[in-house]
Amino acid sequence: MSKVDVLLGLQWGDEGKGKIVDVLAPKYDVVARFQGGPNAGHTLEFDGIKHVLHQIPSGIFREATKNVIGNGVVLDPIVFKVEIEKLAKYNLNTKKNLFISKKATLILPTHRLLDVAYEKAKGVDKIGSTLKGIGPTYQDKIGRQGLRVGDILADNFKDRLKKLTDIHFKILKEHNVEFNWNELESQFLDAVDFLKEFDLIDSEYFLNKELKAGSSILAEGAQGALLDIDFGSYPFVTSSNTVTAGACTGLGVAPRNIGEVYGIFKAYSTRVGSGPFPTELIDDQGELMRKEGKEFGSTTGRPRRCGWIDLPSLKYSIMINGVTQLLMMKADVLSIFSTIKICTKYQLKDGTITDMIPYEQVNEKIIPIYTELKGWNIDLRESKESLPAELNEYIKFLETELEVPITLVSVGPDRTETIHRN
Ligand code: 2SA
Ligand code: MG
Repeated sequence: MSKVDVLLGLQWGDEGKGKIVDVLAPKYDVVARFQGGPNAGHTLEFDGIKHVLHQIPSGIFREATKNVIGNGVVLDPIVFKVEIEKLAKYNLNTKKNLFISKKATLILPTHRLLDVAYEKAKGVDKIGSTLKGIGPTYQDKIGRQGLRVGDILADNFKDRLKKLTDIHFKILKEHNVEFNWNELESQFLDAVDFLKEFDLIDSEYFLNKELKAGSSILAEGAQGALLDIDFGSYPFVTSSNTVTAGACTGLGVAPRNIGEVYGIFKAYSTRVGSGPFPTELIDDQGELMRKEGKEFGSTTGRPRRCGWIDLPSLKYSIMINGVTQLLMMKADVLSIFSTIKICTKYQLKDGTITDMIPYEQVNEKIIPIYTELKGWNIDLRESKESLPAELNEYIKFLETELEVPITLVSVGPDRTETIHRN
């Protein structure tokens, strides 16, 4: 039996998963998404084209790759339709290469309205959600009242839709939200009809059959490990399990069928939305990083918070995910700095020095303790074959601390700007 390799972000998302899946995709027969939904923004760049995927797996641009949207995903049919239509110009056969789990949960227009209402009610304590309806949809899934993709094929789908939206209407009324349901409903039903034209499958059977037949499968994570509902900086997290274990529950593959775990991280840190970020730079350097790294949300356009690399949190992610290989992204962005800082430990309020994330991370004032290394100040795209000595120092330092090999270093957004180290 072959294995499912997992690729996931070790920080707060936007590590560059889209690019890596695209680089790795030729090695895999199947690419599958296992959690999240349209809150994700996976950016791919090739042949001078830049494309952002939200719900569709990043293997879609490779003709021989089958793409699966797994049961752990929350799927918005309206966003899905727009996404497929945007792909039309690439001449891809999406009907042939895309498979959607009947057990994926549907995001309704009312879920999006609820997301906005809940965030507004939270005021200054808001999560900084992407407002795509992710939280309210997972709430309904766990509350055992959600609607699933397979339900759209049932004769009584509209009755079931009414039953759930009636519940939502009551809450929305309490929040004084006004909306034109007729308009939203017809847009939704139109998108549902569009969705029916695709291959809606029992994805757990599909994937296990592929495994038995010897196919290689890549599970593509969304967001990042530090946004995991259980292990992230709760409540400033997303509503799914973004960690390796999520690939098992979100696809229906057994833990013993998991193979490599590719942990992808940026050479620095970014976070979008609220929540703790110990190494955040709220100064000119942070501004410089954001500008150089083009750090703006690919779904919402929000500016991302920027800061130095944070080893205690990376160690935590590596531990929870069982990472076997590390992939470092956006090394080129750090070329502008003459000194590179690395947070190796945290100092807590009571003076304790630790490399563990404290339980009270949201209320604790964490002071990062840094080690400094000399920067390389060289345009990496020009020194592609041999990396500068200072960057090699940086890589070696990280490998020693993290105890996992860094097998790939990305030095630019394009497919080709990638250095393999094994
Ligand atoms: P949500 O929408 O309920 O999942 O938001 C909860 C928290 O999770 C964060 N989150 C993200 N963080 C980084 N990238 C994400 N995807 C987009 C991107 C985000 C964008 O690729 O750039 O465009 O703004 C993503 N999705 C969710 C979110 O910021 C909240 O902190
Ligand atoms: Mg992203």
